[in-house]
Amino acid sequence: MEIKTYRSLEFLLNHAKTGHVTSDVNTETIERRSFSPKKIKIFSSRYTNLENLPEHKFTSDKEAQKLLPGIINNFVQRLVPGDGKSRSAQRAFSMQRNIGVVFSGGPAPGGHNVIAGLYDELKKYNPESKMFGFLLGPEGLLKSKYVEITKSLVDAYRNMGGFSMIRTGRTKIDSKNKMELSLKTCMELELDALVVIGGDDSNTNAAFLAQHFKSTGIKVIGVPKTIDGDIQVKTDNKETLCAISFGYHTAARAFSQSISNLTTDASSNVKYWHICKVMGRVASHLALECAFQTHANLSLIGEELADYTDHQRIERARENGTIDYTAYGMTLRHLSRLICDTIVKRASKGKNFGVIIIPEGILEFVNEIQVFIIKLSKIISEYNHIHDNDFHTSFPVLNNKLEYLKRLARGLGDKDKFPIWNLRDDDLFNQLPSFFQEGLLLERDTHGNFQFSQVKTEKIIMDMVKEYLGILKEQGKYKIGIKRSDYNSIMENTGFIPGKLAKTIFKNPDDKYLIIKESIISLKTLKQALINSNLISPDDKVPEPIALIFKKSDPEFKTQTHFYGYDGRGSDPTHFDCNYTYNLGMTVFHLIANGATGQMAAIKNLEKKFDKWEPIGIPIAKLMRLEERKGKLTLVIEKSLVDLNSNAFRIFKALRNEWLAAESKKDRYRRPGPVRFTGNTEEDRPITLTLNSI
Ligand code: FBP
Repeated sequence: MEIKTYRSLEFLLNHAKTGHVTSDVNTETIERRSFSPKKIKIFSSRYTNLENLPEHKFTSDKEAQKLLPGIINNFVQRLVPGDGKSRSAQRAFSMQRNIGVVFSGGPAPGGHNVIAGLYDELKKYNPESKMFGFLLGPEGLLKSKYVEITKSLVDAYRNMGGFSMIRTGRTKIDSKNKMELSLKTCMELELDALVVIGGDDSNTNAAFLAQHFKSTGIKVIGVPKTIDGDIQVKTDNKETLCAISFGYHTAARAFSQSISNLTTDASSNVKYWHICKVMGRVASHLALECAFQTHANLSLIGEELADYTDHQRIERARENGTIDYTAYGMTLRHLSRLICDTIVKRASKGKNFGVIIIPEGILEFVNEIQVFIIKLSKIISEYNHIHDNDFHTSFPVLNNKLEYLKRLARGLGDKDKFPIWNLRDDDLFNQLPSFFQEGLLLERDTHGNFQFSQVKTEKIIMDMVKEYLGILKEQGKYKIGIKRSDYNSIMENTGFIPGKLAKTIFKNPDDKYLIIKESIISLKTLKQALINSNLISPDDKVPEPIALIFKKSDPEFKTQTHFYGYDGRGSDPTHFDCNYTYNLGMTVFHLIANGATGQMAAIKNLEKKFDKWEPIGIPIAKLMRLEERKGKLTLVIEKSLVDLNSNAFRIFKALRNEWLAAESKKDRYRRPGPVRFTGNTEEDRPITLTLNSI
């Protein structure tokens, strides 16, 4: 008998192989950390200058002119090679300086490379210069909590995802007191400049800080971060200065890899519809990119829904001599009908499976929900203001909140203050499932944004879809098409003449995919049809092969839901984002060294090949508009939504029917593959960017 001897645990734990494969740092991480992003040519110049570009015009907002007088007249600026021998340039670039950096808002892949690019450039000109990272976002700035950023810290995070080096937070610097606290911290650290790496709201903060710090000489520079891709800057004459914020490409690629795996699962297992909600608080840029990356069967784009017009309703109203205003814009019910339509169409071609992409912020574009969001935001913020007490503390559970709203609708309680909530609102609101009511009543984030990521959008929509599919099934309209060859092989050796039987049970007996007649919705109705056509007598049972065909045609709608968001935010950056962010970091240094403040660092021509990339500064104040936040008009950077006239959207519209594949042809799924940072990936950039640059 063979006697098995076991190695001692001590031996195993001390073995080199064990150490290698269980180490926290694997080969991929080592390779990532040592990868050197490419540098834009201008950065090989000894010094740079800033050239104003007055030809790039923006219509600035009156309120921005009033509140940001010190930075509103900034120009778009481009980095140009400076005089390598200039004494003043040497002084400006090589002076010892302290720079503070803060991440703000949700993480986005590439943030660490912004720090790395800035750090390398800062130290290149003066190794005595210092960089500080504020901890946990703007909170660290307010509370003076920071770390000195050292080479070993930077090296540990080069080309790595997330914001874990110094972490992030959503604190808003929105009061005089917070401005003063921020200034105090910067003064104590003797900062020459503060760099705010954040989204639209955080760059808004950066502009106000730049204004507040102006007289002290401390510069403030913003960096366009957000996976949502909604910081895009175009001039008045539509020239693109910043095609996309960093992190967008990586997040879209990370989501797309998972979604694409689901397309493979769906078409292998042929029994599920995979419902994929993808992040993007309001804009559907991520959903659009994922659609191009994966060719999922149905991708919804919120911005398109807002633009929806129901022409049938308009026509009907016109015939009656009226105008139907409800025909403009999308309702939840109508949206669920559109989704059902595609499911039914694919089923009729034998495909009772598929993949749907739903943007996280879709409800923002659905009429009745948008109205609720606006009205409830106003009620909650005004309540807090009037009662000097938090709405959610006063009404801790859903029932309390509903009771308060009911009283408002009936003209009781704070009714005079909130005439916006009427009986109709209350009725409609009470028809929503309670998990959704809770979602709509959720606390807004610090910037007053509705927190879509906390709402089970996909559940709301898919519950309605399931309900309506049930009705369509009862009406005999939701059926799986049977492939003619399958039908013929089942009918072989049964004694039935396939042609005659086909005419009895199918509504399209001559087509490639056969669909059972709408009147046949059960074995009972099937039997009746066979009796009526004298194919069987009342005493006979439905023959087994025919029952089998009926069963095959009877769909079960099974879904699996997925949410892609946080995973993509934490993904390690793509080659595109590694290069983009490292160069953004270097741009920040050159803006600071050239004395800029109130500018957002950006790279022009991102949509083109790397050698066309151009570092610039964009005046943040000129991008600001008044927007409703927490029930009040507030000056913020305008979010870019999906432009329905853009090349990318028009091409998507033209191709989506093929991707839906509601025909007998094969599905057109695309495999984007995993996120990579090396190899010949020069062409790997957002597809939407490439299309928009045509
Ligand atoms: P930023 O705008 O701060 O970049 O964050 C974007 C985002 O990832 C959205 O897509 C999402 O709705 C939200 O953050 C989620 O925020 P949280 O981390 O607070 O749940």
